[in-house]
Amino acid sequence: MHTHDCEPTLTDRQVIEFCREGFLTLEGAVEAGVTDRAIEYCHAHPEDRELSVLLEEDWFVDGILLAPAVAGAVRSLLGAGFGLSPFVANHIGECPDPDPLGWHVDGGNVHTFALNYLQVFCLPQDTTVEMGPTEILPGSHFLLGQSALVSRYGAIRGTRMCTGPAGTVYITCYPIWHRRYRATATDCTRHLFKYNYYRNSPPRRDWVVEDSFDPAHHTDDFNHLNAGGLLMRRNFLDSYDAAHMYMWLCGREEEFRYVGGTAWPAPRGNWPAHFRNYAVPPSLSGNGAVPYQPEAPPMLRHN
Ligand SMILES: O=C(O)CCC(=O)C(=O)O
Ligand SMILES: [Fe+2]
Repeated sequence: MHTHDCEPTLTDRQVIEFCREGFLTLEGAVEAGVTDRAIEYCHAHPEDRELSVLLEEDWFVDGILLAPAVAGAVRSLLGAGFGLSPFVANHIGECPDPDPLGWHVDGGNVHTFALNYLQVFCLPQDTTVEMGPTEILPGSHFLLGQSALVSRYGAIRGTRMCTGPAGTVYITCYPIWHRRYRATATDCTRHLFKYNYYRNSPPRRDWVVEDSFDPAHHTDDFNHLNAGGLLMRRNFLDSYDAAHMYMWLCGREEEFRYVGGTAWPAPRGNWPAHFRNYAVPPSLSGNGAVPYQPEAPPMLRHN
Protein backbone atom coordinates (compact mmCIF):
# COMPACT_ATOMS: atom_id res chain seq x y z
CA MET A 1 0.00 0.00 0.00
CA HIS A 2 1.63 3.20 -1.17
CA THR A 3 -1.25 5.65 -1.11
CA HIS A 4 -4.11 6.20 1.25
CA ASP A 5 -7.44 7.94 1.48
CA CYS A 6 -9.66 8.73 4.44
CA GLU A 7 -11.77 11.58 5.79
CA PRO A 8 -9.89 14.81 6.52
CA THR A 9 -9.96 15.70 10.23
CA LEU A 10 -8.34 19.14 10.48
CA THR A 11 -10.44 22.26 10.71
CA ASP A 12 -9.72 25.53 8.93
CA ARG A 13 -8.11 26.84 12.11
CA GLN A 14 -5.78 23.85 12.35
CA VAL A 15 -4.83 24.15 8.69
CA ILE A 16 -4.07 27.84 9.29
CA GLU A 17 -2.09 26.92 12.42
CA PHE A 18 0.02 24.58 10.30
CA CYS A 19 0.56 27.31 7.70
CA ARG A 20 1.52 29.84 10.38
CA GLU A 21 3.73 27.67 12.60
CA GLY A 22 5.08 25.23 10.04
CA PHE A 23 4.12 22.26 12.19
CA LEU A 24 1.28 20.55 14.07
CA THR A 25 1.48 18.40 17.19
CA LEU A 26 -0.66 15.30 17.57
CA GLU A 27 -0.14 14.10 21.11
CA GLY A 28 -0.74 10.41 21.72
CA ALA A 29 -1.68 9.79 18.09
CA VAL A 30 -0.13 6.32 18.07
CA GLU A 31 -1.46 3.68 20.45
CA ALA A 32 0.73 2.39 23.26
CA GLY A 33 0.67 -1.20 21.97
CA VAL A 34 2.19 -0.01 18.71
CA THR A 35 4.89 2.18 20.21
CA ASP A 36 5.81 -0.64 22.63
CA ARG A 37 6.23 -2.99 19.68
CA ALA A 38 8.28 -0.41 17.78
CA ILE A 39 10.58 0.12 20.75
CA GLU A 40 10.99 -3.64 21.14
CA TYR A 41 12.08 -3.73 17.50
CA CYS A 42 14.59 -0.93 18.12
CA HIS A 43 16.03 -2.76 21.12
CA ALA A 44 16.36 -5.93 19.06
CA HIS A 45 18.10 -4.00 16.23
CA PRO A 46 20.15 -1.42 18.11
CA GLU A 47 22.30 -0.44 15.13
CA ASP A 48 19.50 0.05 12.60
CA ARG A 49 19.06 3.66 11.60
CA GLU A 50 17.02 2.71 8.59
CA LEU A 51 13.72 0.99 9.48
CA SER A 52 12.25 0.77 6.00
CA VAL A 53 11.73 -3.01 6.36
CA LEU A 54 8.92 -2.11 8.74
CA LEU A 55 7.01 -0.62 5.82
CA GLU A 56 6.20 -4.25 4.93
CA GLU A 57 4.55 -4.76 8.33
CA ASP A 58 0.84 -3.99 8.70
CA TRP A 59 1.14 -3.24 12.41
CA PHE A 60 3.68 -0.52 11.63
CA VAL A 61 1.97 1.00 8.60
CA ASP A 62 -1.54 0.90 10.09
CA GLY A 63 -0.45 1.72 13.62
CA ILE A 64 2.03 4.53 12.94
CA LEU A 65 1.87 5.90 9.39
CA LEU A 66 -1.91 5.55 9.22
CA ALA A 67 -2.84 6.09 12.87
CA PRO A 68 -6.27 7.75 12.50
CA ALA A 69 -5.32 11.19 13.86
CA VAL A 70 -2.22 11.29 11.67
CA ALA A 71 -3.88 10.03 8.49
CA GLY A 72 -6.77 12.49 8.95
CA ALA A 73 -4.35 15.39 9.39
CA VAL A 74 -2.21 14.37 6.42
CA ARG A 75 -5.34 13.90 4.29
CA SER A 76 -6.35 17.46 5.22
CA LEU A 77 -2.99 18.94 4.24
CA LEU A 78 -2.05 16.81 1.23
CA GLY A 79 -5.42 15.91 -0.24
CA ALA A 80 -6.98 12.70 -1.47
CA GLY A 81 -4.85 9.64 -2.14
CA PHE A 82 -1.76 11.00 -0.42
CA GLY A 83 1.45 8.98 -0.74
CA LEU A 84 3.17 7.09 2.06
CA SER A 85 6.84 7.44 2.83
CA PRO A 86 9.22 5.29 0.82
CA PHE A 87 11.50 5.07 3.86
CA VAL A 88 11.58 5.33 7.63
CA ALA A 89 14.65 6.45 9.54
CA ASN A 90 15.34 5.96 13.22
CA HIS A 91 17.36 8.88 14.53
CA ILE A 92 19.15 7.23 17.36
CA GLY A 93 20.42 9.79 19.83
CA GLU A 94 22.72 8.63 22.57
CA CYS A 95 22.41 10.32 25.96
CA PRO A 96 24.27 12.27 27.10
CA ASP A 97 25.32 14.23 24.05
CA PRO A 98 26.51 17.79 24.77
CA ASP A 99 27.12 18.72 21.15
CA PRO A 100 24.66 17.13 18.72
CA LEU A 101 23.70 18.09 15.18
CA GLY A 102 23.33 21.87 14.65
CA TRP A 103 20.50 23.91 13.12
CA HIS A 104 19.72 22.91 9.55
CA VAL A 105 17.09 22.51 6.90
CA ASP A 106 16.86 19.07 5.36
CA GLY A 107 18.19 18.36 1.88
CA GLY A 108 15.93 18.89 -1.11
CA ASN A 109 14.03 21.73 0.57
CA VAL A 110 12.64 24.64 -1.34
CA HIS A 111 10.98 27.74 0.04
CA THR A 112 7.52 27.84 -1.40
CA PHE A 113 3.89 28.51 -0.55
CA ALA A 114 3.02 25.14 -2.03
CA LEU A 115 2.70 22.14 0.26
CA ASN A 116 3.44 18.88 -1.48
CA TYR A 117 5.51 17.14 1.11
CA LEU A 118 5.42 16.63 4.86
CA GLN A 119 8.24 15.67 7.17
CA VAL A 120 7.02 13.76 10.19
CA PHE A 121 8.66 12.93 13.51
CA CYS A 122 7.12 10.24 15.69
CA LEU A 123 8.21 9.73 19.29
CA PRO A 124 8.12 6.00 20.00
CA GLN A 125 9.03 6.54 23.68
CA ASP A 126 8.28 9.22 26.29
CA THR A 127 10.69 11.98 25.28
CA THR A 128 11.91 14.71 27.61
CA VAL A 129 14.10 17.78 27.10
CA GLU A 130 16.91 15.97 28.91
CA MET A 131 16.91 13.27 26.23
CA GLY A 132 17.81 15.77 23.52
CA PRO A 133 14.59 16.03 21.51
CA THR A 134 14.36 17.64 18.11
CA GLU A 135 14.13 21.42 18.53
CA ILE A 136 12.29 23.39 15.86
CA LEU A 137 11.81 27.10 15.22
CA PRO A 138 8.10 27.84 14.64
CA GLY A 139 7.55 30.02 11.60
CA SER A 140 11.02 29.36 10.19
CA HIS A 141 9.64 27.61 7.10
CA PHE A 142 9.17 31.15 5.74
CA LEU A 143 12.63 32.44 6.74
CA LEU A 144 14.60 31.27 3.71
CA GLY A 145 17.33 29.83 5.91
CA GLN A 146 19.83 27.48 4.35
CA SER A 147 21.85 25.04 6.41
CA ALA A 148 25.19 26.71 5.67
CA LEU A 149 23.87 29.89 7.32
CA VAL A 150 21.60 28.61 10.07
CA SER A 151 24.16 26.12 11.37
CA ARG A 152 26.02 29.14 12.84
CA TYR A 153 23.26 29.84 15.32
CA GLY A 154 23.20 28.56 18.88
CA ALA A 155 20.25 29.17 21.17
CA ILE A 156 17.37 30.93 19.41
CA ARG A 157 14.43 32.55 21.21
CA GLY A 158 10.98 31.16 20.57
CA THR A 159 11.90 27.58 19.72
CA ARG A 160 9.82 24.53 20.47
CA MET A 161 11.09 21.23 21.82
CA CYS A 162 9.49 18.20 20.23
CA THR A 163 8.93 16.41 23.51
CA GLY A 164 5.91 14.42 24.63
CA PRO A 165 4.56 11.06 25.65
CA ALA A 166 5.17 8.01 23.48
CA GLY A 167 3.00 8.11 20.39
CA THR A 168 3.22 11.87 19.89
CA VAL A 169 3.61 12.86 16.26
CA TYR A 170 4.94 16.17 14.90
CA ILE A 171 3.90 16.95 11.34
CA THR A 172 6.23 19.55 9.87
CA CYS A 173 6.63 21.65 6.78
CA TYR A 174 9.81 20.48 5.08
CA PRO A 175 11.88 23.73 5.14
CA ILE A 176 11.45 24.27 8.90
CA TRP A 177 14.71 24.89 10.81
CA HIS A 178 15.50 22.12 13.26
CA ARG A 179 18.28 20.42 15.19
CA ARG A 180 18.74 17.85 17.89
CA TYR A 181 18.89 19.63 21.25
CA ARG A 182 21.74 18.73 23.61
CA ALA A 183 21.04 15.69 25.75
CA THR A 184 21.89 15.78 29.45
CA ALA A 185 20.22 12.51 30.45
CA THR A 186 22.61 9.68 31.16
CA ASP A 187 22.54 6.10 30.12
CA CYS A 188 19.65 6.09 27.73
CA THR A 189 19.02 6.12 24.02
CA ARG A 190 16.54 8.42 22.35
CA HIS A 191 14.71 6.96 19.36
CA LEU A 192 12.97 9.15 16.83
CA PHE A 193 11.19 7.93 13.72
CA LYS A 194 11.30 10.20 10.73
CA TYR A 195 9.37 9.69 7.51
CA ASN A 196 7.38 11.65 4.90
CA TYR A 197 4.10 11.89 3.06
CA TYR A 198 3.55 13.39 -0.38
CA ARG A 199 0.72 14.92 -2.35
CA ASN A 200 -1.00 13.12 -5.23
CA SER A 201 -3.91 15.44 -5.95
CA PRO A 202 -4.40 19.17 -6.49
CA PRO A 203 -5.07 21.34 -3.45
CA ARG A 204 -8.70 21.97 -2.44
CA ARG A 205 -10.40 23.33 0.64
CA ASP A 206 -11.96 19.98 1.48
CA TRP A 207 -10.96 19.71 5.13
CA VAL A 208 -13.42 20.40 7.95
CA VAL A 209 -15.03 23.80 7.39
CA GLU A 210 -16.85 25.00 10.50
CA ASP A 211 -19.63 27.59 10.55
CA SER A 212 -18.10 29.19 13.64
CA PHE A 213 -14.85 30.16 11.93
CA ASP A 214 -14.61 32.48 8.95
CA PRO A 215 -11.10 33.01 7.52
CA ALA A 216 -12.35 36.11 5.71
CA HIS A 217 -12.77 37.86 9.06
CA HIS A 218 -11.01 35.87 11.81
CA THR A 219 -7.58 36.91 10.61
CA ASP A 220 -5.91 36.77 14.03
CA ASP A 221 -5.28 33.10 13.35
CA PHE A 222 -2.82 33.93 10.57
CA ASN A 223 -0.65 36.00 12.91
CA HIS A 224 2.38 34.52 14.62
CA LEU A 225 2.50 37.19 17.39
CA ASN A 226 -1.11 36.60 18.33
CA ALA A 227 -0.27 32.94 18.73
CA GLY A 228 2.52 33.74 21.20
CA GLY A 229 5.34 33.74 18.65
CA LEU A 230 8.13 36.28 18.27
CA LEU A 231 8.35 38.99 15.65
CA MET A 232 11.02 37.71 13.31
CA ARG A 233 10.35 39.89 10.28
CA ARG A 234 8.54 42.94 8.96
CA ASN A 235 5.25 43.39 10.76
CA PHE A 236 2.45 41.19 9.47
CA LEU A 237 4.60 39.46 6.85
CA ASP A 238 4.03 36.27 8.83
CA SER A 239 0.26 36.76 8.44
CA TYR A 240 0.65 37.33 4.71
CA ASP A 241 2.81 34.27 4.24
CA ALA A 242 0.51 32.03 6.28
CA ALA A 243 -2.51 33.31 4.36
CA HIS A 244 -0.69 32.86 1.06
CA MET A 245 0.02 29.22 1.91
CA TYR A 246 -3.57 28.77 3.10
CA MET A 247 -4.89 30.11 -0.21
CA TRP A 248 -2.54 27.77 -2.07
CA LEU A 249 -3.98 24.88 -0.03
CA CYS A 250 -7.48 26.06 -0.92
CA GLY A 251 -6.47 25.76 -4.59
CA ARG A 252 -6.96 29.52 -4.94
CA GLU A 253 -3.46 30.92 -4.84
CA GLU A 254 -4.22 33.28 -7.72
CA GLU A 255 -6.66 35.12 -5.46
CA PHE A 256 -3.97 35.99 -2.94
CA ARG A 257 -2.87 39.65 -3.19
CA TYR A 258 -0.58 41.92 -1.22
CA VAL A 259 -2.24 45.32 -0.90
CA GLY A 260 0.46 47.27 0.93
CA GLY A 261 -1.61 48.29 3.95
CA THR A 262 -3.62 46.94 6.83
CA ALA A 263 -6.27 44.85 5.19
CA TRP A 264 -6.92 41.11 4.87
CA PRO A 265 -5.10 39.02 6.13
CA ALA A 266 -3.62 41.42 8.70
CA PRO A 267 -4.90 40.84 12.26
CA ARG A 268 -7.82 43.13 12.89
CA GLY A 269 -10.67 43.96 15.16
CA ASN A 270 -14.24 44.51 14.32
CA TRP A 271 -14.02 46.73 11.27
CA PRO A 272 -16.93 48.66 9.79
CA ALA A 273 -19.02 47.06 7.08
CA HIS A 274 -17.60 49.14 4.23
CA PHE A 275 -14.09 47.79 4.88
CA ARG A 276 -14.90 44.27 6.04
CA ASN A 277 -14.36 42.60 2.72
CA TYR A 278 -11.60 44.81 1.37
CA ALA A 279 -8.86 42.62 -0.15
CA VAL A 280 -10.55 39.42 1.02
CA PRO A 281 -10.11 36.72 -1.65
CA PRO A 282 -13.42 36.39 -3.53
CA SER A 283 -13.82 32.69 -2.74
CA LEU A 284 -13.68 33.50 0.99
CA SER A 285 -15.78 36.64 1.03
CA GLY A 286 -18.64 34.78 -0.60
CA ASN A 287 -19.78 37.90 -2.41
CA GLY A 288 -18.88 36.69 -5.87
CA ALA A 289 -17.83 39.39 -8.29
CA VAL A 290 -15.45 41.96 -6.82
CA PRO A 291 -15.33 45.36 -8.54
CA TYR A 292 -11.61 45.85 -8.07
CA GLN A 293 -8.99 43.64 -6.46
CA PRO A 294 -6.04 45.73 -5.28
CA GLU A 295 -2.55 44.43 -5.68
CA ALA A 296 0.86 45.75 -4.58
CA PRO A 297 3.55 43.23 -5.51
CA PRO A 298 6.48 43.71 -3.11
CA MET A 299 9.85 44.86 -4.50
CA LEU A 300 11.53 42.06 -2.59
CA ARG A 301 9.14 39.26 -1.96
CA HIS A 302 10.82 37.73 1.05
CA ASN A 303 12.22 40.47 3.25
O1 LIG B 1 17.82 13.75 15.70
C1 LIG B 1 17.12 14.76 15.66
O2 LIG B 1 16.47 15.16 16.63
C2 LIG B 1 17.04 15.56 14.40
C3 LIG B 1 17.42 14.72 13.24
C4 LIG B 1 17.45 15.52 11.98
O3 LIG B 1 17.26 16.66 11.96
C5 LIG B 1 17.78 14.91 10.72
O4 LIG B 1 18.30 13.84 10.71
O5 LIG B 1 17.48 15.50 9.68
FE1 LIG C 1 17.07 17.25 9.84
